[in-house]
Amino acid sequence: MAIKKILTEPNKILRQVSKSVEKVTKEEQLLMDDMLETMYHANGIGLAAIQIGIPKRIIVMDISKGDEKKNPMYFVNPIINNKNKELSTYEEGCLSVPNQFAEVDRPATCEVEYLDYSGAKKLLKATGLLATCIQHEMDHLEGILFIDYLSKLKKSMIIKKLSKQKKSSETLVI
Ligand code: GNR
Ligand code: NI
Repeated sequence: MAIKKILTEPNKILRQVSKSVEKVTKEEQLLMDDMLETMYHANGIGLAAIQIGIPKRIIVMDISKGDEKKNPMYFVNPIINNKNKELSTYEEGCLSVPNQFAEVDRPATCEVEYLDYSGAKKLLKATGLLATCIQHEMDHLEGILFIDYLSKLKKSMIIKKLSKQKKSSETLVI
């Protein structure tokens, strides 16, 4: 297993639409192992493959609390059905938009059809944080970030901050 570098906005790779996985093979399983380790290392609750630069429709998640038993979840080729008309608001963050948080409204519940770690077909009814997180991750597969739902002004302020942070971290003072 390995910890990979998480890409951060602004980065065009994050805007790519990820491709479906034909079959869950050892290669995909190794990728999921690396993604989970990378996500835990970064203290995230979800990670899409594109966040480490791999445009495959693969997501890992673990929304268990710190003192609970770990509960890794793996989603390959997920499809969302039956989105609730009612919305829930959560303060969202994203490992690809470091240190920025904002409230986003999303369908309160949804159903997800996907392949699991072993390639078996599964159906999950998601509510609460699980529903929010899976929709946030599904957005990554389409090249969408949570800041895309904010006002133009809020979004541009966040991108400006991130660009500055990137520039200063790239500047080497000798
Ligand atoms: O770690 C994460 N926390 C989070 C909080 C609220 C809504 C969504 C998320 S997902 C995020 C990790 C991440 O960036 N996944 O793509
Ligand atoms: Ni994210």
